[in-house]
Amino acid sequence: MDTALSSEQIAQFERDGYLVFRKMLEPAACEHMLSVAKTQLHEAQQPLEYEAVLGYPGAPASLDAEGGRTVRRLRGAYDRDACFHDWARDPRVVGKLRQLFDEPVCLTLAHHNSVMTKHPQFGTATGWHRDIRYWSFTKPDLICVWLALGDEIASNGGLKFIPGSHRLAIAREQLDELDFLRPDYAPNQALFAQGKPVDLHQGDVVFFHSQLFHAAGVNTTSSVKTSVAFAYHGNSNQPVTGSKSATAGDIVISD
Ligand SMILES: O=C(O)CCC(=O)C(=O)O
Repeated sequence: MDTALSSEQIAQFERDGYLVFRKMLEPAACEHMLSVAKTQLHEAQQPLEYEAVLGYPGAPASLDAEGGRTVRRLRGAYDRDACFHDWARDPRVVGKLRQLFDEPVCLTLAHHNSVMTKHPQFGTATGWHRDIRYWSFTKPDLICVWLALGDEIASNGGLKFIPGSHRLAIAREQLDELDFLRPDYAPNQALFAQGKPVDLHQGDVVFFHSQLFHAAGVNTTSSVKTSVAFAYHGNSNQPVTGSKSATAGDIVISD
């Protein structure tokens, strides 16, 4: 299997909590996804997540305020269009996940499962957090697969990671009530200083562990930044009964 991870890549994922794959998806496939996303945004096809509703610092105050209909996520990407559905099941992705989990792979339909947009002006920054805050699973070991459909760099709100932070023990007082690392808490400054920007370009993919701290800035350019994010778990790691993760459902996508 020419897409298999080497033992060095597996060790790197275990050490750093993320792995970048350059140009995994061809430009034509990325352009097609971009045009589907643009149409769905233009038509405001639900389900959408609005910046104003999410309410991160700097977001429009309400849906009726200026910029109030700025979309952050086109939710439910798996069922939006064949191009997103097929990408979620792409053997180049699933084969690598199968190796990392060392068991059959499931796609969770809870959270991520979205086309992420970061709009100029009204798109908000995301503080340092671990994605595990979005889910309830028996083990905190999910992997997000993030596909860049265009440039993702500091000026348009590209991702930053704290390498190895998926293994850190974090004290409750380091976090705010939404489980973001508190910017006002002095001991967190040393962690922030380890944050590493990871520039991505069209077709690049980053896998990152659900316990890895990451953040992203605002988009100071004039173009929307668009990415596709799906999250996966091993078959033995099931959502907690009665949780939103269980209700949303998941799909077994490998043997
Ligand atoms: O693009 C961003 O602002 C970061 C998004 C992110 O990290 C998340 O939704 O978990």
